[in-house]
Amino acid sequence: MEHLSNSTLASLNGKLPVPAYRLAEVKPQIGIVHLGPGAFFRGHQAFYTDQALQYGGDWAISAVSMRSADVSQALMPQDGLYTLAVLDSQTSYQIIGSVQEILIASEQYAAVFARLTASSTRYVTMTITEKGYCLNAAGELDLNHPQIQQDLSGNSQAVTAIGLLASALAARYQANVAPFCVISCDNLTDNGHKLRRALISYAAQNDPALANWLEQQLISPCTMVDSITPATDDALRTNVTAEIDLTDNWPIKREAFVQWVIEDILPSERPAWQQAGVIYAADVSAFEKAKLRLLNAPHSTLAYTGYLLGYETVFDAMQDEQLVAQIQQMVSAEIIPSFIAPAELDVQQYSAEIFARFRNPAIRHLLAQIAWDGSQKIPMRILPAIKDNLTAGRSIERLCSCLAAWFLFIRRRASEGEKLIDPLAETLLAVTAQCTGKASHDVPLFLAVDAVFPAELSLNSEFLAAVMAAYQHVSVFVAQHTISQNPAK
Ligand code: CS2
Repeated sequence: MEHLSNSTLASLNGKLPVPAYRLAEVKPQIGIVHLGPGAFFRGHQAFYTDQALQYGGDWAISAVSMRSADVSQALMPQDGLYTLAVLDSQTSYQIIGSVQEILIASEQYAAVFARLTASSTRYVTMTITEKGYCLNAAGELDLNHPQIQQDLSGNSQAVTAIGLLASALAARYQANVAPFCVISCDNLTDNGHKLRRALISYAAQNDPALANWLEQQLISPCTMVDSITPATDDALRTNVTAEIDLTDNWPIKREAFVQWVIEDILPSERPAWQQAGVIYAADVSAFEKAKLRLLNAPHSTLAYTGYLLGYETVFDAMQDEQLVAQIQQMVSAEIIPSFIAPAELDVQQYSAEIFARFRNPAIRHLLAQIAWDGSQKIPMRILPAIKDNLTAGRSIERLCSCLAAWFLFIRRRASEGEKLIDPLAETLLAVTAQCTGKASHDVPLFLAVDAVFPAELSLNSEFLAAVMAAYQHVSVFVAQHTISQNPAK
């Protein structure tokens, strides 16, 4: 069977939506570099840019991975083209054409650097996950991070995204080329501000004048990104092959819901993202908070508790009425009261829609995938609500159940000899090795992991008591509920 590529694209025309701009004689030039070409990017930003390219402009994307060769090996033979399956009551398929090349920084450093320093590159977007920013618990660049130190020591090739972007910005500064606009599309609170501060703080280590220039000129909007994107599986590959009658090495699937809110500070020269459905807002932080607290916090709670109960996917866990009722109580009693929602958002309805999205039978979203990198996700999605509630004297007991479930999840992985996917895995596994199962013994050990829990929390006696109570309560719930669910266990 032939491959999806520039030369076979025309054969799909009329069968499903294809990027007409890729069939035109004059194709768009690259104007965007994207770091982190994972599934989320391909289902989200690359999709929006694909739609925007239909309105013209040189906004094709050069997608860069820091080390992994997977995406490049899969998509370069097909000229960056891939199929996007949108899973709803019926699945619809379309070909995305915005990604024009895929580079691997560790192997093609000069080519990546050339893209980043070209004046035609006006945007750098990124999905490098929480850990890619190398921030400390205070949200600042961690100057003691071994890879940041390695980059700061002046090696010719940066190994971190922050080091890479900062050195490209330094080269632009030297060459008198304006900085590119950087857009973080990761689930971090205040993502744009944190990225901007991280880059400036990195630059300040070597060159105060560069830091000053960035302070004046670097544009780094905050964003809120949303679309549930489960990992590609064989069923998707089979369906896509049947649909397009061509081989696609790496199709992507996502739910129909998709949202991208960008702080309205972009340079006027920009892709037609607005026509493609992007929302520009003066203040994105309220949207970010709403999404992190109402979608990602329940997602993580579902992932850890659901995993402990033996469920495999979000959909499976959502069939458990008792579990869902607990999470719903956490949302209504402790999450909704914890923040001020954007004026235009009806939070009750927004939250109900999110729960309905979790119940989508067409989405097979593995709990284990959401459970990854807990040490990076918990500080963004759970701890801020706990801090806000403690300050205001509101209850935190249900939010603490998510922390307890995370601790018990880590212990379960360790006892089953399963790999823990987390940049702090070593530290967390060392904690589990000392655990006895007794809340007053185990919980202080976990809370002492200061890369996750800042002193203001770990030293707070109300917080400590609430997490210990939750640890006890979740252990009992899991033991009893698993048995009643499945007597064979
Ligand atoms: C999930 C998110 O994997 C996870 O941690 O909570 O990826 C979630 O699916 C997206 O943020 C939805 O926009």
